[in-house]
Amino acid sequence: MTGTASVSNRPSGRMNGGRALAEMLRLAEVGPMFGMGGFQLLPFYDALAQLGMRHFLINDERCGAFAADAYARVRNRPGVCDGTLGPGATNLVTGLIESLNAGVPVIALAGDTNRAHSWRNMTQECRQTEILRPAVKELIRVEMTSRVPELLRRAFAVATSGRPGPVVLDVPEDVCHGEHDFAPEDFAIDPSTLSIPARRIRPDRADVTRAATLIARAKRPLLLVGGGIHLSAGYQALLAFAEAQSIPVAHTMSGKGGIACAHPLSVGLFGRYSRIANELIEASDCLVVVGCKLGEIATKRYALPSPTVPMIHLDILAEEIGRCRAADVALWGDAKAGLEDLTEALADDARRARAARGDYLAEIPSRMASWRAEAAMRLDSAERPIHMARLCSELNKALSTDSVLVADGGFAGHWTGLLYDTKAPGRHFIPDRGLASIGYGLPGGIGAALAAPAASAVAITGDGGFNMMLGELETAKRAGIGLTVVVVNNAASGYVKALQHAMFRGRYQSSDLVEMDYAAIARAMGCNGIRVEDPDDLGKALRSGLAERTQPTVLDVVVTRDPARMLPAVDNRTVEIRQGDRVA
Ligand SMILES: Cc1ncc(C[n+]2csc(CCOP(=O)(O)OP(=O)(O)O)c2C)c(N)n1
Ligand SMILES: [Mg+2]
Repeated sequence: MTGTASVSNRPSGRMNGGRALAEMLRLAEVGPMFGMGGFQLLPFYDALAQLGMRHFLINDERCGAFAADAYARVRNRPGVCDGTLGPGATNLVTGLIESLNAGVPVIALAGDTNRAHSWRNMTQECRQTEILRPAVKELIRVEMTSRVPELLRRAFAVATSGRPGPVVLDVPEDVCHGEHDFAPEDFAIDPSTLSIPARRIRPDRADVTRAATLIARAKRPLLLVGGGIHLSAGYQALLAFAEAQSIPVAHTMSGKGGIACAHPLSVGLFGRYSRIANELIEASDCLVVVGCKLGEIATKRYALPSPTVPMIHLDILAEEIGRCRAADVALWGDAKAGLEDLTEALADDARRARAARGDYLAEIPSRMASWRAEAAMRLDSAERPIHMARLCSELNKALSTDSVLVADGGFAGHWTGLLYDTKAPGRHFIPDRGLASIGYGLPGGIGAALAAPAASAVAITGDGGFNMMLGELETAKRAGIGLTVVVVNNAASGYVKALQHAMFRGRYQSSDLVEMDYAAIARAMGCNGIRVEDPDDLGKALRSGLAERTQPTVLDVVVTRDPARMLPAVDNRTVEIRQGDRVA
């Protein structure tokens, strides 16, 4: 093992399993952890206190998993969360699946029953390992106190290798409370497993050559970039390839920030919602898909791209290639490494390719300008209640290059996915598209704010998603986090209501929320609260939230209540729906 901490730095002697867990996490230099205690893991909590490690009590374990997930995305290092036996463990499930589907490295500790009494109806006992196993990349059950360091090492290796993912360490009470005489050598960790990507693998050379041939021939190639570009930190490689070959870049919601949205080669979001990217996909003669699963939203329910367009698919997970749409060339490997290889393979042809694609590239600004002109009424709308597009425009103005915007699963994510513009490459836009649960916004914002304390963190969430998570405002207040939470207040489970409007002729069922003043609620919880009803007040309110560094600010933004005007892409008064259609 290279570069491990020197033996003199390592603990040794008799200690309990909880202390061994904490000592290993200290060696791994993990960031703030999130969890809620219970008897089983208390030795671990005690060790954290003694070692002076940062751990935040959250009010729902799901939020701890969400916060750890967002922390991991910003830092590219595993986030850490924990839950106690039974309900604590089962509450982790939704958050862990988000990380699993999005490829985010997380280490989750779950307390479990004392094995001397398991299966005797112990309080809170349930078949938690069976419940958690499909929610994670690997579930590791720790059966001996002496094996805590080894198995935590394994957890880091699994979480950060290949496509990263969450790992559960299931720790029985007696293993956590039990003691063992540890030697200093027991406490070692491979530093290369502490961040992602732990190791890079290059695509097969022959496949790179075939891909290069396809790209060289193409008149209208287009890059379709997903969240894998972040997991690989392939920003420079992507930009270098796109610029060298004059290839525009479209992105999924997760792939936003592969290159800066403000870059002239960026053509924005593709899939369910799009500015100009979908039309460019339709007109393309060669698609280069990078770190993208081509799932339902990216493909508009598998309507895009046309099966006849040649497609190159680069992904770290071999079995994702060709899963939803056959690939003409499969490039199995790391996104950054694969893009570098393509750039190199095409280097001699780059000058010719750029010259040949001059007209193609010139189309991009004019198409974008027409889109902007067409969208201007919405982007600059002065209407009250506030138009979502105007809210996105104000976010574009108020947030800076290093800001991080965390977007919740409802409309908040879709509207900002379409209209929010990152100003630099990197993780400046974090939507929870792994599982698209509502409720990620606030806890994700907490994780992102702690991960990037010098940057401004903003979370945008629906009122439904915020209702789910209100308790975490107490966490943010207690932690002294200067997070700005934008609540999209439409007094509805809006996405559901909009679909009921479009598809069930306005027969609404269980999609209305009561009118709430979230700013007043925030103030009652000791936070800042600003209610915004006039769009001209948005800029000032956002700036005041961004300026507050020591406590959360809730902006309660009153947006349209008209279900015909809620969807980002379609005005559903004009949508014609056939049986079985999914319009949005
Ligand atoms: C946990 C969970 N339950 C249900 C859904 C389905 N869903 C998608 S959007 C949405 C509406 C959420 O309401 P709100 O958070 O207020 O956002 P809005 O659409 O009104 O902006 C729902 C229920 C979901 N994504 N996640
Ligand atoms: Mg709502």
